Amino acid sequence: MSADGFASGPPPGARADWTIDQNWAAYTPAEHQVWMTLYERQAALLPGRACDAFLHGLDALDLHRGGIPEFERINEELRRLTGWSVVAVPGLVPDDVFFDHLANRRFPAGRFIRKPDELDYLQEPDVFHDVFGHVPMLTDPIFADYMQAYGEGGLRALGQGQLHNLARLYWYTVEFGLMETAQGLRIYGAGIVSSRSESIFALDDPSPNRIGFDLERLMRTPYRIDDFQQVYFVIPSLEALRETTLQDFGAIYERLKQAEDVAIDAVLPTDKVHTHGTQAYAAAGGRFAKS
Ligand code: HBI
Ligand code: FE
Repeated sequence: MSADGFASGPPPGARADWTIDQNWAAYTPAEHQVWMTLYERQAALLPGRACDAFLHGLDALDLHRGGIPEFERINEELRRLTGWSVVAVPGLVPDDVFFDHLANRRFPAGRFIRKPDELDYLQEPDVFHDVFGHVPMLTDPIFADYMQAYGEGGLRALGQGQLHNLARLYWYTVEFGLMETAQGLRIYGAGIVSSRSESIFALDDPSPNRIGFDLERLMRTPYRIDDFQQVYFVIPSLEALRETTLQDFGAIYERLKQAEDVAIDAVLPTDKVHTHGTQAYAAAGGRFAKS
């Protein structure tokens, strides 16, 4: 076992870089129907909630046609737009493998799709989370650069033993990021846009804090993997997000070694506060609590 809990190599049938064939022809009509159901729910909900880059990407890739998309088809357009592609993997892959794919503009996506009785919650990323949630943003040239830079930074952070700080950046941006626009807050995080309930909670619920993006502050903040977030970080623009990855994270990691974590529900005097949340949802016990 390696430090992140994986056996030393890829599972049987996977290539050395953990990729597998999507085997699109093997999806059943019922599996395609799960995609269509999830797609239709989110497509109806997201205009006015997701950011323009996401909505444009969703249109550009035509992710509705024929159920679960064939990676080869979406890769033609994705390569043309930003040089990214989607590759199929069996599930979670080790950190170094994950970062190496990102650094080379390949997004590793789960091949399987959730069961009809677990539309709203699952532990491992499936093809709906990975492709509907992540891939539209990869059609945006600025976000595309950010994701590659994150992969490169991930490989360096692994070498420096600082992955716990960098993983928070991924979590609070790529997965659960909000953006400020002239029309109000918008979603760009894949974990939000692929979830019906969190697409509503993240923007509308009075419970969570919504705080302006500050790299070091964010890297000091733990996150929840099993429930709605207690804090969302709001970027001023995708360009501002990309710029943060141009600085030297080595110096930041050194400072972070001296700094304490911030409590997950804290609002600091130095925060730019969009919402000072009530934290009522978390206080009521979290998942499916009546708030
Ligand atoms: N593997 N398939 C997959 N998807 C992920 O999002 C993922 C992963 N392995 C590791 C990993 N994420 C983490 O390294 C971070 O996101 C930080
Ligand atoms: Fe994800």
